[in-house]
Amino acid sequence: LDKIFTPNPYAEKPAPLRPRKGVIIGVGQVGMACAYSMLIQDCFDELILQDIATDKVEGEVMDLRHGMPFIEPTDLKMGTVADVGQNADVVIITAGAAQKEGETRLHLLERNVAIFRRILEDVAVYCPSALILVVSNPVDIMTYVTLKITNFPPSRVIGSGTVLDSGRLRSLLSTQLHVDARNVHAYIIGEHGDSELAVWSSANIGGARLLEGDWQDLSAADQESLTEIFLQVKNAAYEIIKRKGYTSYAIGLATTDIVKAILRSQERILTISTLLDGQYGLKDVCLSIPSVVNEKGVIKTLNLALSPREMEQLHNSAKIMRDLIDQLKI
Ligand code: 6V0
Repeated sequence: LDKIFTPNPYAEKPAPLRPRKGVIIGVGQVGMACAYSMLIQDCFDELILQDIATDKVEGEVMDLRHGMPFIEPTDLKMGTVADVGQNADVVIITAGAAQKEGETRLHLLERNVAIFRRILEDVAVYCPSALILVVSNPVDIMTYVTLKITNFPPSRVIGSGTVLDSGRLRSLLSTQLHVDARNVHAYIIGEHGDSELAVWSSANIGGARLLEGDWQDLSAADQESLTEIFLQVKNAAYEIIKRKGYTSYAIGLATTDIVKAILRSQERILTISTLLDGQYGLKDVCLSIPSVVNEKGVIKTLNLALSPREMEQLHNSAKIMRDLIDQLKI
């Protein structure tokens, strides 16, 4: 044993690893699902939780800290980007106002823009090189608002977009077709919401295209079943909210997946929401399209050969987003 453990006097000291620092702003249902998932998946060395509800955030930090002996250590704190959160690598925003009874979508949106303005002015000053990951809804609009307020390069402002929806689609197809979800390649693109679309034209199972009949069990992949699966994806949030009042775990896991792609520079292809600049003939709007994500943020976007119908649906999604942006004072 002595021989095995004799230290090598000539060994070079490893370079110190740079601590990975994150801030989650908004610790409601979604923020806490993100925090829990990021902690147990060892994403950050230092994680700060920020919320205007100070008692709530204090309670959450106390609760999570008691779990530290059971996971990889993370220095978990409550605070703000202006104090303990300075120079974070990733800032995740899940803060939002709850919809009041009878309130229009536009009015709620205006209140969220006001909340974002306050938050982002600090982020821009104290975390000038951070990647901002927007989760608050309507996520495509809030991602655009974030870009406008911070003036950050578009590669560093990412919306969680349809990462969750694409995950739901792959999981449902996996069950329907009896094949591991990791071998199901299918995307939901466009708005994270009612106008999103499934890109059936390029959907494939391990290379076998669904619509071309390459997949042997055609009866399982007929048009009716696919439409039913898409509707389940699109309406998933409504169905969950109807039963438990909010959605949290899956979006927490999806957001963690994006954070890991960033911190571990995985170059993953994810349907995040990003500023379009000519892709698919669209400009000056944030929407989800498959994009390569690494430590620098969004480094590439994919040009899928969409069918004419899919292209029309994507343009419709962009128009809906554009109309909403035009009504906002940003
Ligand atoms: P919630 O439980 O009401 O939490 C919102 C939190 O934001 C609360 O704790 C507030 O105190 C906090 N907050 C409000 N203003 C500020 C501020 N100025 N600074 C800091 N914190 C603030 O909502 P929930 O967690 O359920 O949802 C949060 C947001 O995520 C909403 O906009 C949802 O619509 C959105 N979601 C987005 C999803 C996606 O796929 N992108 C999925 C689910 C929910």
